[in-house]
Amino acid sequence: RCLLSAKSNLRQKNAQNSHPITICVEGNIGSGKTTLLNQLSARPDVEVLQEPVEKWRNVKGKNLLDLMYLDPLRWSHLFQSYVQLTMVQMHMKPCHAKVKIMERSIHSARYCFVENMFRTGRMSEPEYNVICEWYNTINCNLFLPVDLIVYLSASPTLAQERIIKRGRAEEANIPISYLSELHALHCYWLQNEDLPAPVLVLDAELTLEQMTARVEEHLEVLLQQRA
Ligand code: TTP
Ligand code: MG
Repeated sequence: RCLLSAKSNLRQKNAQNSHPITICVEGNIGSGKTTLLNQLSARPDVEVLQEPVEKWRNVKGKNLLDLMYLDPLRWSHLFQSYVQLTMVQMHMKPCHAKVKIMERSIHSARYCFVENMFRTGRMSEPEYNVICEWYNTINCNLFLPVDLIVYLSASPTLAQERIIKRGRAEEANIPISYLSELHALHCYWLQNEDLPAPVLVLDAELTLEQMTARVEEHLEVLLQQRA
């Protein structure tokens, strides 16, 4: 038993040193995650994985994001189970750059969106329990490393302005109350002691250059730790 656990510790250690430095960019809908990711993708040592929204909008011709907003009672569970699947695919996607930067993670999908849908009655208790059991099983059995969480803190009003400006058709009727609920859950989740990585909080009112500089400062430290 001891030998087995020593072996698995060694495997874990090797995996920890060999995986790319992984940064997840988090923040409310419309907080500016994609914009920051695009900016960071200019670095030669970075590979950026955009959130798979386009996949959610077209699953063999069906727009699951649209179905979820149109009839959450019917579709939120199916939608979130697909989000969870595509998030695992992103976490596990091989990356040959030194740094992997992702939009969101399996964790904010679970602790912000799924949690909100359950608490507000958009998802039933049995549906919630199944999705959480999947989440726990995935996290206990797969190595999905995260080294830094970058949180773009935007007020619900700012997020709403940006959503309107961007004009994704499915999001046309998102009320400010939904953004406030999500904002509160992001704050609550990120204060949790059991986070996968340390959190860098960036005020979403900062300029893009200021945000990029703050992320790069932290990235340099992470790179030096690996050197
Ligand atoms: P976000 O993941 O917040 O991405 P975004 O592109 O809107 O953010 P940014 O402007 O900062 O780049 O949300 C994408 C859409 O998917 C949005 O309508 C919310 C929805 N969504 C869920 O309903 N459940 C989820 O678990 C996730 C991750 C997103
Ligand atoms: Mg985006």
